[in-house]
Amino acid sequence: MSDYRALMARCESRLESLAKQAAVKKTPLNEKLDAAGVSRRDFMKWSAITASTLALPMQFAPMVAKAAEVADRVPLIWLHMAECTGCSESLIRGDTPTVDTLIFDYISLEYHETLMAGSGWQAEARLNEAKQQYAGQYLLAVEGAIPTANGGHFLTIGPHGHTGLDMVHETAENAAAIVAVGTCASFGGVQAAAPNPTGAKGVDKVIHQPVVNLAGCPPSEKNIVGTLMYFIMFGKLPPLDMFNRPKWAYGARVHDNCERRGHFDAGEFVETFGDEGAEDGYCLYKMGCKGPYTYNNCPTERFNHHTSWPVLAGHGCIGCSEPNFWDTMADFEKPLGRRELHSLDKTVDFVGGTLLGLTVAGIGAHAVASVFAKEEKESGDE
Ligand code: FSX
Ligand code: SF4
Ligand code: F3S
Repeated sequence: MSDYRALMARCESRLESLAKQAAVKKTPLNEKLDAAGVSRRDFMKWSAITASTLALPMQFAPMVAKAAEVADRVPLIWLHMAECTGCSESLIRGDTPTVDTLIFDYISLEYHETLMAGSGWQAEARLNEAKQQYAGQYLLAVEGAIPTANGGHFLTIGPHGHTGLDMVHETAENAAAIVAVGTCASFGGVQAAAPNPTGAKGVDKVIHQPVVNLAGCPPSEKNIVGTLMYFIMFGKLPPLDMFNRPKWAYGARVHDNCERRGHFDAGEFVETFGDEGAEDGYCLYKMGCKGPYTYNNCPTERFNHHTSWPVLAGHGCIGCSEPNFWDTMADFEKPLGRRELHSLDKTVDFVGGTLLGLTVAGIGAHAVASVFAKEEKESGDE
């Protein structure tokens, strides 16, 4: 625990200073949760689960709860670029609100084209106001890739026809932190697939500020809300991997936590969709599963209120949280074999080459946590 003392102190002082700021929402979070039928007990359970998802020790659970209660002090501006809006859908879709979606509703969402009531001139005015009013304080979330060819004119937004490229530049300027939501915003996504006629790029390729990449097409609600919670708690970006993805979410391969892993290790594979092996939940590697090359927490966090995830639904992982996956991971229903993907690291190369012959030791969530506990301590000492 001593490793976490600095991080805890940082969190306490951040939450204290947020609590001193005036509340933005008239209805406090506890009343909102009550009205949605979420008991205090369920909320505390959510706080404990969120702390463990963020790879923080249980002592942080009450701080997650406190952070949620002051979430309305953190202004959020959410821009839409070239995308399908699946990332927003991933967060808000559901027949009943979850604590995650309620927190998203409680945070001070200043601008979000698909969720806000205003449109046209009114929406544009709101964006400009929010940028001025909260300069230096707001969290900027960008969903979608940024077309850069033709001076960015493949994407124009609002009555003045601003390019997406200009909007990202201008809004990033005074942001406290920037989050790229989804693989499109992180790495360009399908828009950037060859031959990429619009010159689509990820956010970090068009601005100079640091960006946290929440890869996934789409990312899960847990990965989005977890990152928001981390920023509320610590006022900074979480520790990141070599592609600027938070380590707490993208620190282990899909393959390492997959429920079909036992079948992989036993050499039991689905040979064709709908065969007996498919009925028995055998491994989908031979059907093209890219779980061994993909870093994400889908098997543990799942989607749609923790209901399911691609492999549980019966299709292999298509590698949607990796850079250039449309070009490098296709054909999605054929194994990759020995092909080299990108310079991810030697492990992937090694694992790719020896997959069917060796049992590779899984990296559990706890191992991931301990890997970066040290890093947290160092950055907490800043
Ligand atoms: Fe991209 Fe998000 Fe895939 Fe879609 O908008 S990451 S196409 S799920 O929605 O940006
Ligand atoms: Fe799961 Fe795919 Fe790995 Fe098989 S190859 S264990 S289905 S992640
Ligand atoms: Fe994407 Fe694979 Fe998860 S396809 S949603 S990273 S299982």
